[in-house]
Amino acid sequence: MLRLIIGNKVYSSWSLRGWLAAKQSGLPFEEVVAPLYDEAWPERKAQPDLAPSLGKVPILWDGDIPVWDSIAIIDYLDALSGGTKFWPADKPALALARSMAAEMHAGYQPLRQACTMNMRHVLPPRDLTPEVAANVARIIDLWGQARSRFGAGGDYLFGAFGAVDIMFAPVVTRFVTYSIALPDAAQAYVDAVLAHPFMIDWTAGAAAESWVIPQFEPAA
Ligand SMILES: N[C@@H](CCC(=O)N[C@@H](CS)C(=O)NCC(=O)O)C(=O)O
Repeated sequence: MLRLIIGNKVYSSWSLRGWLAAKQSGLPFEEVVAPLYDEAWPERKAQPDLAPSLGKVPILWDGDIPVWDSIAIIDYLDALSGGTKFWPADKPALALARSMAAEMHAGYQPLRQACTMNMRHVLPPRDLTPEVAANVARIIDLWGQARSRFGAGGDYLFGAFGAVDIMFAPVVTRFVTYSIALPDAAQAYVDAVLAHPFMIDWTAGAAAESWVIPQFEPAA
């Protein structure tokens, strides 16, 4: 049985990616939530369960085999589930999909820092720094490229829900939390992601949590 250790559903963007990947695989898995950044966190992150990732979530255990880092978890689960559920098969689509996922994994620091994930709030719109606005514009452009070139088969970036939607899901929730105005096509994509059954499930899980991490709250 697979076991996925994640952080708080309200706040943990990387956990959302790992968890969506586990759901997308269709494989049964046990979900363990390790609340982040409370008083016990330094001790908790030093436990053997989190040691391979140096105390970071998500981490997937396949028996005694650890896999950590969201992209690695996606690719491991892709292999485990037959190689058809995550990435588009068509070469040009695969090239864009891999590039977008890698760019998401490595980039957009200004957006990630200014707009930390927080599924508990929808905040009033505010001015974005030029760096954050540039991240938003780039994401809208890439979403548009994927949807217009490869999205005809469904509502997601490459038609069917897959790895790139998983990588961008926490951006979708940030756009909602920070009331970031979007062109119609990008807004339609946001709506489609939020309406996905896995996202509805995660959102309900987040709503049921009561942990508060002060540094990720709007007043901080
Ligand atoms: N590159 C990793 C990032 C994982 C990460 O930074 N996770 C955060 C939570 S969203 C974490 O575990 N932070 C706890 C800590 O650093 O103490 C991935 O893709 O999964």
